[in-house]
Amino acid sequence: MAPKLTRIPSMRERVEDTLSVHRNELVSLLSKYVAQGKCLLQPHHLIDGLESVIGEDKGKQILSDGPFSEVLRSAQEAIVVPPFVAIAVRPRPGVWEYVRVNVSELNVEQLTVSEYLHFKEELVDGKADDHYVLELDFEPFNESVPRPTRSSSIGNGVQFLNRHLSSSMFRNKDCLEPLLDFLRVHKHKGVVMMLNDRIQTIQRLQSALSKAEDYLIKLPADTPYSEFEFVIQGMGFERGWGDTAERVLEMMHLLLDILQAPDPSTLETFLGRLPMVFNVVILSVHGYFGQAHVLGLPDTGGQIVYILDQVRSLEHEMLQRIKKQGLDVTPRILIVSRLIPDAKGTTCNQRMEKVSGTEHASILRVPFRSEKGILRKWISRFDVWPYLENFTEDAAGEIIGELQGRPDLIIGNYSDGNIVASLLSHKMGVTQCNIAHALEKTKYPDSDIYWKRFEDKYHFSCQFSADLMAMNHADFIITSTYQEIAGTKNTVGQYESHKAFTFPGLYRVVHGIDVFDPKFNIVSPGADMAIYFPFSEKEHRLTSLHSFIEQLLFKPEQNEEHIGVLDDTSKPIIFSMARLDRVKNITGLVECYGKNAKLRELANLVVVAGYNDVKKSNDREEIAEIEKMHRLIQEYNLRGQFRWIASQTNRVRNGELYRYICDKGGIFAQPAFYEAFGLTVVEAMTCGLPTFATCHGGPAEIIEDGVSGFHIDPYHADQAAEKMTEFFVKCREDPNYWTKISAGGLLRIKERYTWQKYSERLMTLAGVYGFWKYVSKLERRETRRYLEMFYILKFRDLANSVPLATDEEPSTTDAV
Ligand code: UDP
Ligand code: LCN
Repeated sequence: MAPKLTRIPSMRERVEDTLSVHRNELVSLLSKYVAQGKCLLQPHHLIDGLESVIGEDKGKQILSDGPFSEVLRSAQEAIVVPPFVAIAVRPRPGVWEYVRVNVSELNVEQLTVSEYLHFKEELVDGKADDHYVLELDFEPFNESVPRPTRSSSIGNGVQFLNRHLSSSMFRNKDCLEPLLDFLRVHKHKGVVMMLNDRIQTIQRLQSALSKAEDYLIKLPADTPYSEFEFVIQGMGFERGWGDTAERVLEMMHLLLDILQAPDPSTLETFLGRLPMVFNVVILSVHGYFGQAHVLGLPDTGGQIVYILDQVRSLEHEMLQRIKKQGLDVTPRILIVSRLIPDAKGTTCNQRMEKVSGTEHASILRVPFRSEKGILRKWISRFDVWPYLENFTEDAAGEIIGELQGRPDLIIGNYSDGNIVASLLSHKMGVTQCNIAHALEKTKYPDSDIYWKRFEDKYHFSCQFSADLMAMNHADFIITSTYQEIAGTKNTVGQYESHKAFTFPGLYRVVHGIDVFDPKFNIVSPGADMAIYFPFSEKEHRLTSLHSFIEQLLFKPEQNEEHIGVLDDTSKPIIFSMARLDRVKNITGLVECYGKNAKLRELANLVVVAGYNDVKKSNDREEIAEIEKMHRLIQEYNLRGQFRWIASQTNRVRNGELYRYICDKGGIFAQPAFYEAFGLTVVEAMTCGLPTFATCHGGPAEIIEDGVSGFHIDPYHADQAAEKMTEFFVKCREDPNYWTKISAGGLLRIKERYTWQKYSERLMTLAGVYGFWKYVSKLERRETRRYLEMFYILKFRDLANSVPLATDEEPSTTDAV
């Protein structure tokens, strides 16, 4: 007999059911929440409340078997405005529901997102009856965009899109027409590629392909394109199919297969090979963007490392593809950043700078201009908003001048780069890709509802509005991990947090971004293999740097580069390296090491972070961390076991430093409270250094706990220290254990985190989404017009309300 299908109860029904079964307990629990008065409760408050009111055992029972269990377990927040308690429930990543209980009357209602947000606003504004609050809703525009429904499909956008495109081409042959048009209009700088005017219809294309196939199959495979160019031109084909008879045939077979019976992988390979990207613009606006001496400066970290490595690898991939497609085009990559006249000894005051290790990539810098003239000094990334419109206009002119035309792909980085990328791509009609590195919204709890409190320092009303616009404008978005998009079972993803929120008094977002949108793709970066390679590659090791490294680690002298000494230099080293921000929690690592006598006996601790002198920093947060570090050294009497080295900007030397730590049987520790991705984790693992990294954020995905490294929880620092201790004990007992974890890390990197894989993927995505943009241009126009209106009516005023900086006062940062 077929199993009986039962309907899944709604959230409202689950709460109602529980009310009828556990009426007493639930009333007492909800009354306890309500007794707190108007407030916003976090998940841990909800669970704590349950246990305290009902008693641990009964509470656990309700949690484990009642229908209410799922509601409470997946609650992300609750809003209490007596006599109501409204709960935002997230049964799985990307899916949200809202219920509200009237505790006096014991009735339960399901709320729409708009009703929930309206209710939430009462926390700030009291009861408001304004029915004309501006609501942003992108859902109607996306109705025609296909999207997956399973949370596990999030971040595989391109696969999904290819499946959708190929199945609609298969079902309806008319859907092949856009492909023909796309190939016919394909040009670079006025030069026609792929098809010429001889081919006007699908039938004609099919017969021309068959004819070309008959002809090419008879030629030796390696016959260069120039030898048969004129023949196939006469059949209707232009350059771009390949550089030899064999490659042209391969590409033509792909197209013949698509015309006959399209399937997702053939479509992806074909679109990915189409020569579409020759000129790329990469935006990283706030600066300092340079190749040397910038990593110790505020707001400059992984984003710069990422882009420089990305550019080198991308250029290599582009050159290879251009050659293989039989074209003679020189690619260009422009990194567009801010020109900072007072550049503090960096090159950030130069207009143009060639990227080392590339032939065709440069940094193009454009100053921030306002009615006060050109801004000379650096300003924090939180204060850049009033400058971006002029910056876009000026940059557009410079880009077109440099490239002698429009770019083919624009890649934004971080909120400021992504909004500029949106404005440029809107203006030029170019495919846009966004990369966030980190979104700020989840880092600052309740920064939407209480936005006014954050406004002076952070201007989040601008930043989150810019993020929303850029996310909706982008053709595709690349993230380093899944959690960046949709979080985990229990935590909300960075993008997901833009799905629905409210800025009371400003506007309400009911459908901001949908993490199921096929524009999301996980494409993880790697580490530059020329710098970060395994310690075991003896022939490549930079042994000439060892004496410098040994001085850095062991020289007794105490100065501004290093303080602290290591008495027993034969012990393994626990190594960490990061900016000295609070969120990186380097001081947390020092503290947990200080507290664990056994760990101190087994290993030394070395950190590379910031400065050891407060006078050298103008960053409030960094200053607090420097002071804390000095306190900890005293409090735990770390002399003899701890070394604090100031930030090191020589990456080649840093690479050898990771390997030197390997030689000593050491480990890398990354203890951040939250890490969006974590390049140092990838760098350490690429060198073969066993890595213990935070379980909050990207590293939780990079490392498989116990196999390719270990997860540590900075909020349970004692356990983290214990885990490291166990590791060193185990290594003493079994010398192969260290090698096993090191090899596990290397394998993980090889499989997932390399720049080569990244660039291949990025180029393929540019092809598929470029085609998708072409196919869906009508629907996209509607979104664009909506965004335009929002930009002009709302965003500009917000941006212009941020005070312009003056060159007199010193700039300070306050970042998390
Ligand atoms: N870095 C460095 N010297 C330092 C600190 C960091 O060269 O003193 C480099 C580090 O090797 C990595 C990047 O800066 O390449 C930091 O990137 P990550 O993703 O770990 O963190 P972010 O700073 O972007 O938050
Ligand atoms: C910014 C961060 O905070 C890091 O976690 C990333 O690794 C870095 O950017 C590069 O994407």
